[in-house]
Amino acid sequence: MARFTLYGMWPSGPTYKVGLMLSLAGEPFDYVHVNLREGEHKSPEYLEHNRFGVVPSLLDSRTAESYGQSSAILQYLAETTGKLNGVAASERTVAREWVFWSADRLGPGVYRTRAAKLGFAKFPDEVTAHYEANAHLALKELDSWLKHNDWVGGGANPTFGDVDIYGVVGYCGQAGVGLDDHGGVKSWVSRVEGLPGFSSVDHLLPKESRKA
Ligand SMILES: N[C@@H](CCC(=O)N[C@@H](CS)C(=O)NCC(=O)O)C(=O)O
Repeated sequence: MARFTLYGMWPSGPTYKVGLMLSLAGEPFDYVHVNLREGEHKSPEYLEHNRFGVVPSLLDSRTAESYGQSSAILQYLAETTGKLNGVAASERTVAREWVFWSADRLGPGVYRTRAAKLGFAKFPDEVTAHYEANAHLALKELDSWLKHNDWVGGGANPTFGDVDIYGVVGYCGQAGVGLDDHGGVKSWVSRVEGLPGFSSVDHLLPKESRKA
């Protein structure tokens, strides 16, 4: 039996982020598809796993505890498995800086542009243009860091911060947000995609529930 169960749905960026963390950490996981269209994420059973009524959630069978909020889950996994947790406290702190920054700046820009382009959400054109412009502004900021640092935490190895940020940048293609003006980000994307256990936004998450 796998230690971890991931609850989510395949088009969800935050769900992908957690799946990628598990995969890079070499942790096989059971997967439970949560049908948002049918409101399963608001059912009393699911709310036991996620107080916010959103996907993803992660159940750790060792403690029988479940957690929500993808960025918090990534950091829990880093701490509890010892993988992608950085070497120095400063690396973890810098990684967290970027994670919080992404929740404010990068994530909304890329995820909402993608949602509009794929028809998951309807915004007036000028609102979509605003999100897209914000995505590029955020990528420019990230680019200036990654031109001088191999990894998000600023150390010699990848951390949960790379997984978190890749869980957004990996959707730039679907969002129609090109990376050509952000060469540092492009090179970092290649480094992340070369990590053992990497699987892409199109392939990692199953469409239905499955055992590890
Ligand atoms: N900040 C949360 C975002 C989670 C989130 O918004 N998930 C979406 C799917 S991508 C969801 O469950 N939406 C359903 C709803 O808001 O009712 C995280 O990173 O886990």
